[in-house]
Amino acid sequence: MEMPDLVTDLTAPYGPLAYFLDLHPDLGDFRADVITGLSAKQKTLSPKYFYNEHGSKLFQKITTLKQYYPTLTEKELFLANADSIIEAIGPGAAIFEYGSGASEKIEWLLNGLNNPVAYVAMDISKDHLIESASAIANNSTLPVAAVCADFHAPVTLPENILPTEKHWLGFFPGSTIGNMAPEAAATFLKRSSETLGAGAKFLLGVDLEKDPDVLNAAYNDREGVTAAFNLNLLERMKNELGADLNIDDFEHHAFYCEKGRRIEMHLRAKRATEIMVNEQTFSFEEGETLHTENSHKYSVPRLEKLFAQTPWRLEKMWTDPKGWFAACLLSNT
Ligand code: AVJ
Repeated sequence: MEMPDLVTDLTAPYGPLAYFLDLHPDLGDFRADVITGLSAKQKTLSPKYFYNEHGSKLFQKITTLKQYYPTLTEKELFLANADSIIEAIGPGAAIFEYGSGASEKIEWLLNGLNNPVAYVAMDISKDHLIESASAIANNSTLPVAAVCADFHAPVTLPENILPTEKHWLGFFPGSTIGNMAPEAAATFLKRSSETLGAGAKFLLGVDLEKDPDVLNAAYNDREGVTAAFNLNLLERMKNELGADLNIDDFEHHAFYCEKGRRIEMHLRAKRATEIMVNEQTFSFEEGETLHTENSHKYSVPRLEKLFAQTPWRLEKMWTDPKGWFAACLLSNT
């Protein structure tokens, strides 16, 4: 298939896609962020750096682990309530998926929705996005488009290329919203309402508060895949930045913080050690940590409080029998 290789902003059509919009997302500067993060009092690094090729494979493996309940629980929740969710969404929706990745979670919606008019996939990783969206376009009669963007930045969609929708449907599964602090989640939701316009709906997957033992087990799996996923950040520092460090001096440390209602992941120094990068030395005392991720868990009242800070209104919510995960349908009318 022929693809134009010089893309500036909007190209329509683009191979099998109705359009490709490149918003040139900030991919982050790993070196600069490592140095800034290691210079802070509580050493810290953004979870976006987990997802290089190896890290994405490890994450994929995490989602198949029995102890990591969110992926399967959400899938079962969507499928068990598909008829009722689809009816609540209504006909004529154009789907906009945030962080579409391999576009694996969209099939039941694409096939089940009543007269959908289009599917637009958004992701930060350009090549992967074009590949997955093109595969869907080639297997569907629906017009498909792709937007390369970061969901922390505002997105304005092009007009008059896709067939006119009755309303947009934002789709953000996987509880990825949990990586954001509640204030940032509210900002994200406000922005999504602006992107999708009046009359839009939004289907959001959110991980709920539950027995801390279940949460702790999900982020400390027996096979050590989550540990490898976390320690991969140190491999990346060695391989990509030429950092001088001893991986064996660090261990995976993940725990549920009751006060913050979140899982925190850290890399903890087993003994006093150092990371040398760019001729700068960053020392760790024994037990000191590099904070690598937060994964916020919500209760229904706290979700309602979150939505109340945004233009969205909670139209309907579905949970699994154990009450572990929620599918929220929001509406901005
Ligand atoms: C992709 C952000 C939803 O927070 O559960 C899985 C990432 N980290 N195991 C999550 C993750 C450790 C995941 N999210």
